Amino acid sequence: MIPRNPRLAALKAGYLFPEIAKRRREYAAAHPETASPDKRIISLGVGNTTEPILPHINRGLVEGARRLGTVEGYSGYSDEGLLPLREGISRVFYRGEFAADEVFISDGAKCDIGRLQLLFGPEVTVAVQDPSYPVYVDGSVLSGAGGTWTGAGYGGITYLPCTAENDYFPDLSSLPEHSLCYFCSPNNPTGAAAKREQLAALVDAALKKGVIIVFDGAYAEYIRDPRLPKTIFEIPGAKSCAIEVNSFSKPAGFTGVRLGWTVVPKELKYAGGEAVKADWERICGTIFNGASNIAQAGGLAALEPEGLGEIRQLCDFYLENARLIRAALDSLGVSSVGGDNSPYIWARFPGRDSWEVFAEILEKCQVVTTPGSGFGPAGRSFIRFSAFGHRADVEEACARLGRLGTS
Ligand code: PL4
Repeated sequence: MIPRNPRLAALKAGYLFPEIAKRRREYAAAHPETASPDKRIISLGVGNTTEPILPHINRGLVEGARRLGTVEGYSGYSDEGLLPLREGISRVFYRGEFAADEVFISDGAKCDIGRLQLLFGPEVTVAVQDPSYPVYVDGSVLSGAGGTWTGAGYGGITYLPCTAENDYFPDLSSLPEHSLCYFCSPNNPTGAAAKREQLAALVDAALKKGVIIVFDGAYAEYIRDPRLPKTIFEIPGAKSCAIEVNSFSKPAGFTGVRLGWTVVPKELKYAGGEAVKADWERICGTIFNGASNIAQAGGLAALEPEGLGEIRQLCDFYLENARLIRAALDSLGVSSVGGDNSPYIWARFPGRDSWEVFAEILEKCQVVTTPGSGFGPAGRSFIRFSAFGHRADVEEACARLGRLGTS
């Protein structure tokens, strides 16, 4: 037999979201009454879309599938993506500033975050916002760059605390030189959307320190404040220091359809002057065979004016859920942030352990949440509420949250 990959052994625990699903199953098994409608478990945990894909975008998907059944409409592998989709993403989201060959179509942001690690290898220093989407850290550990668990985090990761004290924006003097920095805005889980001057400071620091930023814009379409940048590429200089991963999952309800993209600017170079884009083409060409052409047909429909209107409508729906959740927390005296330019609410339970609060909310309210510690050490006393849910479920969950604080 051969030994287990030690990088798998280095992972502290199971991946956050399956762990939550497991605890939900265990709770349901121990509480048969949750089978009844008034006691049913409601999830405000995983950020998984719940609403039907809206008609124009859905027609794009259906039409894409229909064309596959015709001689003239059939298509096979599309490698880095259909040209009109690559051009359309550049036009709609980046003011046409990128050539089609700088936009790589993927099967989702998470999948590309995993593959991107191959560009930098196990020796790179990794920096993350703390808290942040756990894939940045777990993926780094799997690639060998994360080091081992020290009890308070992984030794190879520089955690950049993002808290109320620093306006949820890291102290850039702690950003290591020549590191790979994952930055998500609007942030999962805090919901904080970086201001233009903050992103400009990040780009400035990256250029000075030889840092490459992996900017995750998965929630950009939830930004409602027109002053906030929706992409790192609104910041001058970013093309020389940033890659952006993005997705149709949260704006178009494509979590199950699977479609995303990554922008790798031609200006982005390694320390030795080689183009990062050439290596990304090599990696994608070798271990990825392209996104589904049906999904891409849906993506094309999403970029049309009607599709963009539907994206706005869908995000507005979830933002209204977020407003309801924040109002419910406010009425309980629980302090929270987020939800205004993002679908996540970050609620503080001072002095408490987040898994303990998770269990209390499940026990008293039959509502699943996400414990903040799953997103990094700074999340220890926080709970993330996801605004993805049917309206009636969110309303019911908000009413049940009133049971908190009562024995
Ligand atoms: C549960 C910052 C959710 N099983 O759908 P994708 O792959 O295009 O995008 C995934 C993604 C990328 N970037 C950020 C994200 O927050 C997400 C999705 N995160 C969450 O609840 O935090 C879904 C998590 C899913 C997963 O592990 O991604």
